[in-house]
Amino acid sequence: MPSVLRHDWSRDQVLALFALPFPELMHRAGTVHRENFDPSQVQVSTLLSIKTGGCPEDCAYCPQSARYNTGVKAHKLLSLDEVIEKASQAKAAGASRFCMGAAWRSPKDKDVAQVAEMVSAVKALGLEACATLGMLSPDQAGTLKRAGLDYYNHNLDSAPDFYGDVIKTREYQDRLDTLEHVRNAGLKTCCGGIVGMGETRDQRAGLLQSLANLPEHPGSVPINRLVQVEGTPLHGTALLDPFEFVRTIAVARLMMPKSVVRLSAGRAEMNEELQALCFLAGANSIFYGEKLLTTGNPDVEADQALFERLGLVPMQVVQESGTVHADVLQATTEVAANDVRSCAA
Ligand code: SAM
Ligand code: DTB
Ligand code: SF4
Repeated sequence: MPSVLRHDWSRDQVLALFALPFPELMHRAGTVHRENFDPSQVQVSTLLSIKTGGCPEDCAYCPQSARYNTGVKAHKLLSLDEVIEKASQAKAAGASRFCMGAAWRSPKDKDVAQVAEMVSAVKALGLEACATLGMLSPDQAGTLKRAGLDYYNHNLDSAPDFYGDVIKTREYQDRLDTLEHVRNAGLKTCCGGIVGMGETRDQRAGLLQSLANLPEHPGSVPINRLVQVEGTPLHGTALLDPFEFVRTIAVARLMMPKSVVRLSAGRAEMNEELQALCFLAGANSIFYGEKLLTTGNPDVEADQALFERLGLVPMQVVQESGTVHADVLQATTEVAANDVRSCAA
């Protein structure tokens, strides 16, 4: 039966999904996953921090805020050549999407012009391009679209009723406005949030409710588990029960059946069994490569081995309909991993 895309979720309806017995929730999520995707295929994105640290915002989770003493060294925008080199390595290692992140509240027009050149260069390598640069004006979104950008990542990050506990320097509505500008420019959205920030289950449900009730379900939904960085206000937050994290993935899969759900930040702190449960719950994307923006991610070799043990293959390109083509074989990525090892040597 085709999945119905709903945009009218109430908080209680989401909570009712969270409250299902774990086996029943996993069964339903796995069924919906199979109806919409090949569950052996996992979309593979590589992240690069193109402008690091020194951010004026106060996001309580973020090591790149200039307000917290986290040891992250600020770095100006990378050069076009540096980005091309990293994107080429990511492609050789088997990534299909390259995501460029910048620690800006909102970029200046001259920044967007420079990022637009990077986007065109990434596209010329045959990769999907994603960028996350903070709040965008409608014109800036248009500039990125014309440069060939496929996805813009801008997270809601939390439920509206928890947001003020985490960020005070911009409003929830600012985020919704940027997402609107991005959609109006014809870009696909990548939009998710962070769990494990000390929110209640009700507030986790509220994050998913806000994501699914957007005018269009995001093409990609990154579910980040808080990476606790010393110096940030959220360092020392009580750890989220791993099964509650898996439930969050499963409920996201049920509510946004055609979206790619990314098991995003926090994988370096997860064991392989937990990651496997997340794939069973309907996660079908990861960040791939040793680093996220400033924090660690599993080694390429470890991810290669995990894919092989679980019989997972990288998804090539996500089609508009939500169906996928995967013709990248494990062998390709194994050869590519060797390339990366020889580059690093
Ligand atoms: N500055 C831009 C912005 O905030 O929109 C783009 C970069 S920002 C680092 C992108 C996303 O990274 C945030 O929205 C948040 O979801 C995620 N993030 C940042 N720090 C994190 C952490 N410690 N753990 C998990 N996710 C984190
Ligand atoms: C997203 O949702 N997670 C990524 C990406 N979008 C830009 C970022 C994770 C950052 C984790 C902390 C760090 O490495 O600095
Ligand atoms: Fe700045 Fe983005 Fe980090 Fe917030 S999440 S402090 S806006 S880099």
